[in-house]
Amino acid sequence: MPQDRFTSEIQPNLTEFRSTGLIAAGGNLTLTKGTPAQTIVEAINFLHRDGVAVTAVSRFFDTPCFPAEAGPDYVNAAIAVATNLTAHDLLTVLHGIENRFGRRREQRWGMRTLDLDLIALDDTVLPDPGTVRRWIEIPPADQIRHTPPDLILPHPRLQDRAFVLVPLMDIAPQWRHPVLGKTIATMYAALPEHERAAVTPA
Ligand code: A4P
Ligand code: MG
Repeated sequence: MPQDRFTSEIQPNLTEFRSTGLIAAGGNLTLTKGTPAQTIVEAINFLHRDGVAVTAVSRFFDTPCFPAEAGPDYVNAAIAVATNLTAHDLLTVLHGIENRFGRRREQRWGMRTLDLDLIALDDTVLPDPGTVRRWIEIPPADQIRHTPPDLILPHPRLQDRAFVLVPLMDIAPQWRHPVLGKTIATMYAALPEHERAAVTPA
């Protein structure tokens, strides 16, 4: 399994870090250097190199492309990190790693070699609870036309996505959404059964 090949030389002293971050990783395009699963493994090793301590990695999952028929199926995983970075600086690190792995932003929700979304940083809410709620409540048909100009935390689509919640169940089932008041486990249980069942271990 590709996810067995993480850099293991770093054993961070976790008391040095103030915050815990949750990251969703996904990809559905193969690079000359590797498959989406191999790209995610390498990306996780880059997190170590960028001074972010990886504390847990979920299993890797095969997930149906959303929107359906917009490209090949994805591989998705979730990562927990310990860090002293601010949320904005952590997102900058994630974008830097996406760029190293050939990410091009040509189309919203389009095919990609690597997507690293910041799902949460402890119970940080950005920019404020009302704005997060407005992003959460955008009707599904309109979501693709609205791209957040700045960082929204928690990630506004977290509660809707089986490809995010199923991996998060492996590493953070008790994390509680600071605006919705629901745990990962509760949001996972609220997904339609067929959406959960379609996410299968890779
Ligand atoms: N942005 C705002 N808040 C955040 C945040 N918390 N984390 C901004 C990451 N980015 C955030 O993101 C669009 C803009 O949102 C950026 O300017 C960023 O600064 P993006 O990564 O360029 O675009 P995206 O990934 O297409 O959008 P988004 O909203 O992250 O979409 P999703 O929900 O991640 O959908 N199907 C499967 N099976 N698996 C997948 O992983 N992913 C997507 C992308 C579509 N279909 C998929 C998957
Ligand atoms: Mg993204």
